[in-house]
Amino acid sequence: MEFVDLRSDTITRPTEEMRKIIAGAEVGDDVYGEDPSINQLEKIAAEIMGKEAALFVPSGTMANQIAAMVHTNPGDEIVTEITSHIFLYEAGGLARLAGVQTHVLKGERGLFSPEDLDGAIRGENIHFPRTTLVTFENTHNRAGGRVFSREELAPHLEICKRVGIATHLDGARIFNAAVALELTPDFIAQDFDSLSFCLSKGLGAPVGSLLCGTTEFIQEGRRVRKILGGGMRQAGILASAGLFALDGFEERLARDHQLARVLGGAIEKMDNFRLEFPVESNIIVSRYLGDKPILEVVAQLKEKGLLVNAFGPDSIRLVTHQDVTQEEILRAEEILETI
Ligand code: TLP
Repeated sequence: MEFVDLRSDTITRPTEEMRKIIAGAEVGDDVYGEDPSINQLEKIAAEIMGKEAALFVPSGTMANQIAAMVHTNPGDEIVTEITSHIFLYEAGGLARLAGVQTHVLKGERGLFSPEDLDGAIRGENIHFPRTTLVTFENTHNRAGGRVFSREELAPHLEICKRVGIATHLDGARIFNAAVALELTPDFIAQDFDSLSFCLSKGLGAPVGSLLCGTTEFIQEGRRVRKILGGGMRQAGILASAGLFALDGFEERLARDHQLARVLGGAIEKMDNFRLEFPVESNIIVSRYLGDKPILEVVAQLKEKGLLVNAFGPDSIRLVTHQDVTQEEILRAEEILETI
């Protein structure tokens, strides 16, 4: 059966054009710093994000974990939102790899209040762990692809600056945020000490993420990447796909957002589903209002040709991406209607 696959924007396959670029990529041993494609990608990534330097890593998870390991010391405390990817979906890496404890704050659609953040930061006291890092996510996956404007995050970042705590942005989908806000990514990135972004989501590359920050931070990040087993060799074949994926992202992501709005609009009119959040980018989180267990709903949708992910006890997530067509979105609507 031909499936309409809306499980994630990570499922896209390289286009024929991208495969040609990969086949012709110039490569070298990146552990010696000799892979021209990786060097170029890191240079361009840093430029796009308005940071001094960047590091190519295999995944968004590794980028976030390296950031945590560089910004903190074991025994420190990280503050993050309770539904953030770094807390929910990174297999406890913060505890296991960075050796930190996590102070999670409950947020309203993915963002805690500045007051709660202020209250969470530890003062100087022999009994307390040191708060050394606060992380944010834009767009916010679990909050239905929510887009945060620079103004919304400004009070939080101001507090961190005032007390001298590092800030990291999980910008796995920062390009979606940029397109939604009609801004360039560096505008969103500028207030953070570091950020990660993914090539393998809406941008459509097969593998890879970038960690960006100061030269010193990235130098240390390179060492930590080695510790984690992420020192890759002729990975320019991957970096070349990343460079290609960065080209002309605006139009492609705007189309993904448009498809998500169409599907979101249709879901809003259905009896059995309700949007959990307004659709702001390419992610739709929808509550199922019927009485079947959610995994049964997901299985039924699959039987009818629609792949989605369960997202909590009574919700599903649908994500638009470059491999889904307008016709497939209509088919997805029809299939959802039958549940
Ligand atoms: N998210 C995946 C799953 O892990 C949930 C997805 O399908 O959305 N930050 C954010 C905000 C993410 O959504 C993800 C991936 C990551 C980091 C991790 O990236 P990878 O998968 O490259 O390790």
